[in-house]
Amino acid sequence: MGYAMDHLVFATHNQDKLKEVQQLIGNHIRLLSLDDIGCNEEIPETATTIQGNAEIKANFVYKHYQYNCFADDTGLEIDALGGEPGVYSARYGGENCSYQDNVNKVLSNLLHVQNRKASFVTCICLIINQQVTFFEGRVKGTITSQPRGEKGFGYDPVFLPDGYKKTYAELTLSEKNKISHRSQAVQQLITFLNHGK
Ligand code: ITT
Repeated sequence: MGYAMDHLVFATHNQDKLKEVQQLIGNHIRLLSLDDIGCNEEIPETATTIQGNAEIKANFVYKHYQYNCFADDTGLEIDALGGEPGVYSARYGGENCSYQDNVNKVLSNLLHVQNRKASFVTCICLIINQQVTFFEGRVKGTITSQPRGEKGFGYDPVFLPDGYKKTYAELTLSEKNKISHRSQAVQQLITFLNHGK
């Protein structure tokens, strides 16, 4: 049995993620962001794993706002940097840094580095009626030497998915959504919502 609902809370402040996931989920379920439910605070992401931070965000909303909800935590894992920025992807360039600061730090840390292999990982934590379920998506690729493309967000301009000639930022949103780390995790979430376990 699936779960019938016409809205669901997505525990994020990131409008770029919200847009991607809403497009994947379709119009029959309206996603409400943290701002939409009046949660203006930053949820402290203190876990040392991507899965742990996804759970912290979903739990926070479930406990404090009593909504069924899901959260996404995403990281870019770069082989030559020992998996960095990984769980620290959001603040890699420092507190309150911009997407550009993060990209610049990655490129400067990889200057003259030959091995440019990396993976994007998304973990989604869903909490419905106290039941906690995780979904994961992963895409392998390489880091380009220069940013390319104006679309997408975050590290998209420097991530070239394996088998593609375009970076994520050169793909349209629907092209990115066909292959991305986040879309893989969201597809599993959709299947779960439709059919249950
Ligand atoms: P939340 O409110 O959902 O926590 P956030 O932006 O802080 O939003 P994360 O903690 O998951 O999100 O941080 C991951 C960072 O990695 C994020 O700031 C982006 O810069 C980047 N990122 C996440 N998804 C991405 C994607 O699909 N493409 C490129 N960069 C992405």
